[in-house]
Amino acid sequence: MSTEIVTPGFDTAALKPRILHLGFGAFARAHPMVYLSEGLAKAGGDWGVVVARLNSGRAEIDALDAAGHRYHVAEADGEGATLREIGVVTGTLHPARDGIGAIPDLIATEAMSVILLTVTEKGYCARSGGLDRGHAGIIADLAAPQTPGTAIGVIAEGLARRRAAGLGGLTVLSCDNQPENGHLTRAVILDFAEARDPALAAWIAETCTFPCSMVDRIVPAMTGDSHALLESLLGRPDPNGIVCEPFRQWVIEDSFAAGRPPFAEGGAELVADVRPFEEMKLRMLNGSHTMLACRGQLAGHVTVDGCMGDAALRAKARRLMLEEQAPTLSVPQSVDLDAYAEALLTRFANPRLRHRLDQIASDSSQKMPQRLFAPALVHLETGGDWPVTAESIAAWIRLLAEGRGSADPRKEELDAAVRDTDPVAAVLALPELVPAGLAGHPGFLPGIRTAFAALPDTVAAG
Ligand code: CS2
Repeated sequence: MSTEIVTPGFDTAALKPRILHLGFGAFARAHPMVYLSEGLAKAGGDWGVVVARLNSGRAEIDALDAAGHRYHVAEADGEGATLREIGVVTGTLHPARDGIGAIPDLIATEAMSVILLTVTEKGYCARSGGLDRGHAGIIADLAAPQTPGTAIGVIAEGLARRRAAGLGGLTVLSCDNQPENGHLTRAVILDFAEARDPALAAWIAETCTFPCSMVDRIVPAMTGDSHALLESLLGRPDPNGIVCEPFRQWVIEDSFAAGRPPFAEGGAELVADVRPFEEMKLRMLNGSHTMLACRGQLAGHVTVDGCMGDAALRAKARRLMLEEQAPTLSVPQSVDLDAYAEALLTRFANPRLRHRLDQIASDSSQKMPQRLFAPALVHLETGGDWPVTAESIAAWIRLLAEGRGSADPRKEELDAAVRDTDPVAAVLALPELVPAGLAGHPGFLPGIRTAFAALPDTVAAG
């Protein structure tokens, strides 16, 4: 296996803290930071990043400091690997170490221009497209806005301090897998600000932008095996390093309030409307991921590449993508969805990733709506067939019923629902889980019940 090594290629001493990354986990290390690194190498500039975690992750943040903020990204597949040294990070913050006010204070510095967000679906504290006012974290943050605990409260407090300091607005760029993620971010932050102080909400609405973006790169959580692979490529361990696939894509709505980092120079596509791209990716890639995560675990598989070696599951993934997801999309005719599906199947088969199904199955209650419920509704309304979609949802309920469900913010409710005599109906009746149009459709529940009854006996993981 050949390894290419890429060093930063720009003046790291010129970097200033102009970007804040909230939720600096595996994906952040391997996706936006790589675009920025490539962009700085091509175009130069002073766009440095301060990275932060809000709750867990203190040890990771400390480890990054200990390594002088440098780490490696190994982009690997069966053919070879590219090893990039990332040098865009200029500092780190963690509330448990630096105090709750440190992140809002940074947001209120003149140089700060962009807040990047990877806080996962649940980090938005959203409900029905706006802020979930009943969310415990939001209730706490609204009661004590100067000492926020949620990402939404932290950003709002930072913007309040920015406004008080007489500074201008900035860009809040969501990089999470949600439909219209920028619009959602704007909605929850404005709702929160409105509840605090309508004048703050008006200032944010006028001065800040919230571009939508579609992000794509498969970056599994690091395991002992991936650390060993990284060490074999680098010749020494890198506790902060990441292994991911070579593929990456980032489509960003071109709407920046206070200057634009060189993301486009690093390979991102800047467009006027992200929706067609995000719908295609969320349904065909993420939808199939969730199908494999649930159905694949029932069949005894542990990783995505393991599923790709199973002819029946590979065929199901292709069928889901091309016969059940593709027909629900409104992409330009020039987009070749057959080629996109084949490329996804090849990416899923990457033998270096060992992407765990139970990791993908985590937070499924937050993922089902955009990945599988939305296309199911399209089929029910247009008379289309959706057997693999139904089977995927049924497989999720079956995993829960067998006590094999992954972590989920709604785990307690889900576990209680599957103890019901009719687990399918009980899960699908949970409030705010299934969109009203779908829940009320006469074909939905019977479709999932039929699929549930048809699931084969499960196989223990092996
Ligand atoms: C995955 C994603 O864990 C999951 O839910 O479907 O993280 C997926 O790997 C990325 O979105 C790929 O871009």
